[in-house]
Amino acid sequence: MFRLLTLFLCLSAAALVGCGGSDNASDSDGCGCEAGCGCDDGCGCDDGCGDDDDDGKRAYTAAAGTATIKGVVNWSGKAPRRVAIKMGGDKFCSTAHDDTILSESWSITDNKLQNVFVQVKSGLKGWTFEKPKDKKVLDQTGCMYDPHVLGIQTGQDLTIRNSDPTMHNIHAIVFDTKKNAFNFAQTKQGQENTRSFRRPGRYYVKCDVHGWMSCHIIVTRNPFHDVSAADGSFTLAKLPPGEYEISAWHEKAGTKTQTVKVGAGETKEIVFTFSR
Ligand SMILES: [Cu+2]
Repeated sequence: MFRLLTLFLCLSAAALVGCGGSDNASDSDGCGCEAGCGCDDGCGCDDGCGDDDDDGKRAYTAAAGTATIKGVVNWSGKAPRRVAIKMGGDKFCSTAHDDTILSESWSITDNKLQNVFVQVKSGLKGWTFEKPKDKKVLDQTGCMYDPHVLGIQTGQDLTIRNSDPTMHNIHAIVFDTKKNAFNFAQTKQGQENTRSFRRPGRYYVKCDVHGWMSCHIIVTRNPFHDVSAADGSFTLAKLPPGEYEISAWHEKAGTKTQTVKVGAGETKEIVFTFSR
């Protein structure tokens, strides 16, 4: 109990002085980030949201997006064993599931690989993209993150929710620099907080209360990204016609890329295959 109280006080203090102090990205967050900007790189928020020279670029509208790239992520060979998660040390978590919960780091069914982040990596230089109006949601439910891999656009609001009657903390770390993006606690069931990210990149998220809880957030400059489903499928819809480098990233299996040319009104199907 004392340990839990100490952790809570530490997290509260961190939230007050650190980058995670804001409950909403539209407020100042103590790091000099402008309204609507996320504090994604520690306290080094410095220059507002603008990061590109937009001169000569076209503003993307849905009318321009008539092309589709879709496909599937295959797994070749014997599937790595999924590890059972032991949710000990927390009264709620340890009784939250009737079934055994397996780690989501490897999720392979019938040689299809789930939780692969697929995105347009290059080929969109001529376009600018508005911040999407819809919000993304990262839930904590049954002492797991849902989803395990989440894609979001720069500036887009992320609602972080605690659906559990136990305390979680959301500790997001910039993968490349290992700096804290934000770190705050959610003590109550139903609590929601909003964050956004200013810079594209990969973020690792963990709960410091429950060591098994982790997920990945990938921030992109454009809306063309998807996470492979249980059947390995993904879709990048409403693309302008063009030639694109498409990347597929998996937390254990690594990254693969391929170049695809797609015309107006056309749908191209591609396949990524990972193995050990
Ligand atoms: Cu937790």
